[in-house]
Amino acid sequence: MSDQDNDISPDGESGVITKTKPKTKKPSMYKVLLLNDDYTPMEFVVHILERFFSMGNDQATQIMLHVHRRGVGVCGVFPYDIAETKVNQVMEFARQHQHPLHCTMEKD
Ligand code: TYC
Repeated sequence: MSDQDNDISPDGESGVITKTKPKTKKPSMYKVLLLNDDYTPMEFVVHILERFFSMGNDQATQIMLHVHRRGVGVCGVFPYDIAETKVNQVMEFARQHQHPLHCTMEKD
């Protein structure tokens, strides 16, 4: 059998061309959800959306009203660590102001 047939060249190196696959994966994304309650002031919720989700006043007001009417709404979609940080920031800020606002995350 020749070197050409078994893909082994005279120097002992394999002549087979292998494709090296990049080992990178797209991160799983998570929705950050805001939940309605009867006590948290609307202005406070708008402030949260502006402060932690970089929304303008109009978009923040729209999302707040959506949550107020429908019970739940998406504030944004982020990689796990960023979503977790946002949830913690919102929950801590609400706690500091003694509002029962609740925020959570779920896989997109
Ligand atoms: N329902 C609240 C009120 O009437 C407003 C509100 C909106 C609270 C969104 C929480 O995630 C929320 N004051």
